[in-house]
Amino acid sequence: MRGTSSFLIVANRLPVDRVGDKEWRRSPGGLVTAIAPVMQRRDGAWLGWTGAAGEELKPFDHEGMHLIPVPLSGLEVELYYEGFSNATLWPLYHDVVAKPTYSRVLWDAYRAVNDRFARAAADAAAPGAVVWVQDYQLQLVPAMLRKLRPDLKIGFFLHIPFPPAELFNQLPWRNEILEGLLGADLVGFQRPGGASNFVRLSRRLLGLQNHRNEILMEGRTVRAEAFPISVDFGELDQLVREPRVLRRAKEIRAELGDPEHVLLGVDRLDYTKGIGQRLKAFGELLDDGAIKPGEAVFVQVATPTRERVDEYRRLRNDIELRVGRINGEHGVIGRQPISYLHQSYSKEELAALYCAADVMVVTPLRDGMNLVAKEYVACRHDLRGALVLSEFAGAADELRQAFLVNPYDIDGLKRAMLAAMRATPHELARRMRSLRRRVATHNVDKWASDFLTALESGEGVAEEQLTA
Ligand code: GDG
Repeated sequence: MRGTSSFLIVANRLPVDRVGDKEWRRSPGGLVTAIAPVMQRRDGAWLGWTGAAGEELKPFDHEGMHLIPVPLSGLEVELYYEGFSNATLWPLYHDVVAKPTYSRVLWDAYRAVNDRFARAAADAAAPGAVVWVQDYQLQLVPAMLRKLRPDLKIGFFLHIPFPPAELFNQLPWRNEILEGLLGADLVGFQRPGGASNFVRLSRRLLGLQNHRNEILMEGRTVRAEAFPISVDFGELDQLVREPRVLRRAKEIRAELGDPEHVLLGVDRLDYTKGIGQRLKAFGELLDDGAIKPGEAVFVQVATPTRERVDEYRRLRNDIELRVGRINGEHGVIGRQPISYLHQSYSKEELAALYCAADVMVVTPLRDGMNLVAKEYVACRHDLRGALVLSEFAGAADELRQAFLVNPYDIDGLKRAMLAAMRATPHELARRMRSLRRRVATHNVDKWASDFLTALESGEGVAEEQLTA
């Protein structure tokens, strides 16, 4: 049995998925890639749920990472995870694009599970350790943990948007959530707007003083700041130079009938992603005759997610109805304008899809960042390919050379999709070069090291400098 750790990640999920009965595989995604080396360097540990309800496992090691499972019962998965996290906070923090559920039973479960995570972290942390808490499922952990272990350096990063007062104020437990986050020394957001919403709410709801982005809380300062997350640019850039990935990209185009334009969407099947809007726009382009039959194919990968939450079941029905209608009206035997895939793919297959796509269509109604947009850019060293990107994705702050759209404006979306299809190779290369420069220099390693440097070097401002 090993002792405590000087560096801890606390997240809803452990960074591994089960394969078969006994084996584990590292989960895909930049967060793990960025953090794994830091964990190895610092003898760190990662606390989280295994993904299986009712499972109680001892801590174990996987690929140089020390993993500490936090158990959840079946009822807790329903109330804390599917309930308060994904039926209350998720829609509330995403502009209320779906109606949030406010229920005291869900809140009680959220609090109880956060308390369990905080206790597990308090037990696992060495004196003076750095603890980095991740995301909306665990917003109460920073304060709970500080109470148990005032010696720790606590950071928190929110991967989704942090809403303005007009929306946040709906939450019956708004003060408790703010107080929970304020237990951290540093609270990170995707966009500067999230940080300023947080500072403003702390002032208005809790009456706290601040100096710019530093809030005075019980004699400590809490910093709120934006750290836009990114992807592992180098890894993707390498991967798409592999001959087998290029071969697969060619094969995909051939399987689609070698149309002039391949458009692509890759999302979890989530109502925040604007999948319906982009399919509507594509369908209308076919109706209008702006796209000729056989000229373009839209590939939509819609990865299964949160399938037991009602709103997600309804969304799946809506999307599948829309796909069916468009394919029914515009397809011919053996060829359909939308290739809809409700499945998960390997990282390599996704990379091949990115290479095969002329136009990547990313149209969330609200999104913390959106890594798919950055992954597409990282995969296009050929400087071909166009990115259509919603201005409501955090990524739009950085990816200014994309074809930026308001996804609620279907005519605007149609115009942008057409412009992306019709752009000259010269214009595409100019845009892509600038997009790539940004993602290459602001990759996921920079995100993790910027956050940790800010957390560890954080110095509060003197009290007399604070303004109300
Ligand atoms: C949250 C925030 C923020 C998708 N399908 C497959 C697959 N994916 C991968 C993508 C991408 C990731 O999942 C999705 O990341 P996004 O950023 O697009 O969206 P969320 O899942 O909503 O993530 C978001 C993010 O956290 C990080 O802070 O950017 O705003 O909502 O990496 O490639 N990966 C594989 N197979 C699939 O079928 N292997």
